[in-house]
Amino acid sequence: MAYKTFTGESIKEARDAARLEFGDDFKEVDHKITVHRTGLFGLFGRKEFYQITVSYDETAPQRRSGSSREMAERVEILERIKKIAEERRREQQVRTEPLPHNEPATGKRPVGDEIAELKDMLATMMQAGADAGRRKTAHHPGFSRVREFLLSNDFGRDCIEQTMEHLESSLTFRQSSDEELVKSTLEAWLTSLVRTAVPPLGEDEGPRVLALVGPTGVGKTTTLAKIGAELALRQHKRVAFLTMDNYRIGAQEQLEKYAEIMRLPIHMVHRRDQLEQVLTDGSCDYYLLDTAGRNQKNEMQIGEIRSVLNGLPIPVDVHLVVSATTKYADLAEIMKNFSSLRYQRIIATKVDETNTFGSLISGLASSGKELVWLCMGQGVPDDIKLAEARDLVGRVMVQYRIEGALAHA
Ligand SMILES: Nc1nc2c(ncn2[C@@H]2O[C@H](COP(=O)(O)OP(=O)(O)OP(=O)(O)O)[C@@H](O)[C@H]2O)c(=O)[nH]1
Ligand SMILES: [Mg+2]
Repeated sequence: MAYKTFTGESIKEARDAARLEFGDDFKEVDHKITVHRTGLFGLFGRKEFYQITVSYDETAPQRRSGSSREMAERVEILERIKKIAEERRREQQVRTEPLPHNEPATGKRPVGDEIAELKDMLATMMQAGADAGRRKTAHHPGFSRVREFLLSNDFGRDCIEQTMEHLESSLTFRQSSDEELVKSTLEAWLTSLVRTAVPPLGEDEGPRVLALVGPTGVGKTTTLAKIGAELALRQHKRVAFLTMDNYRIGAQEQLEKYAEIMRLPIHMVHRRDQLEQVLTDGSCDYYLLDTAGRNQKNEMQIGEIRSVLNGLPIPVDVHLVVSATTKYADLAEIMKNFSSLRYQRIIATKVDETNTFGSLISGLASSGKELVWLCMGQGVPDDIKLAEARDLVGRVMVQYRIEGALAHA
């Protein structure tokens, strides 16, 4: 067994450096913070660095990352991907022409839509108020605050009712005034509603297709690039990008740019036979398939994707990509209408753009689907992480605490 130390400005950076060299074939045995002087002759003061020491088997026939030259290349590639993502972000900011598809989830909506939405919200609140009057929760002061909170955080009606029923059956009248107890019961319940799964990565079961489907502009292509970087550059898998998107101007170029920087093959597969031909060459572990954004109201558009994906010669993991900023009524419709594509899992993007997660949690609870990744920014490859129920519900509970503090102020 031999030892080696890695240093970075964060513990993550130090670990990434170790992973770049050893893949997963190392064990972290120690970590500490070291302080260095920065700037010429240390004139700019002192800075903290994180240092980890790892053990590895120096007798292993071949280290996964290959030579130090390859390692340096990978680091450089990661840096270049980040730059491309930066450029795309800037392009998006200055782009003024309307998109040919439906409005993106973050776009400005017509006033009429907003009024309709307000009406819906008002109707839901009035109905919920009437329900509350009929139910014994009206006598539980602690619970009425929970109901208001769930309503204002865009939880679905069914999810709210189930949550209130759970609180009523779990806590006595006296306990319902204990704010901390109500909070922890609520947190545990919401956590139980969110099912998560590890992605089908890192298994050596032969090649598979990982297809991302979903509405327009939710971040499918960006997320695919993030997953590609994780698989190819960090896990050293053989990866190819495939794109079926010949609808949006510039869609192919967007993925091509990422593929070029990561030095990964990319194939345009506009027809079913083209896709089958690529898959039968069997040269990759993962085929990452990008699809064109689809309007959930348009069954024909969704059907086009279905006809390509059904009955492929290798396993296909279909992931539905949704934006965390989508309101519950729309999310429920998206989840329902895309279900004909038999997606198994959900990826939630734009988690960084909202503090309201009732819609996502309710959607997961009612569909029973598993959440795999959370994307929290435009940065490729870093702004993605494996979903954890506690993390998602933790964000909701932060809001609960803030709203509680404001109510008491
Ligand atoms: N804030 C934020 N922006 C994101 C995230 N993921 C993607 N984006 C941005 O969302 C915009 C659309 O991303 P794309 O990856 O092109 O979305 P798409 O779903 O492939 O779009 P279509 O192919 O047109 O349907 C880009 O500006 C991305 O940078 C995220 O997690 N957070
Ligand atoms: Mg796209």
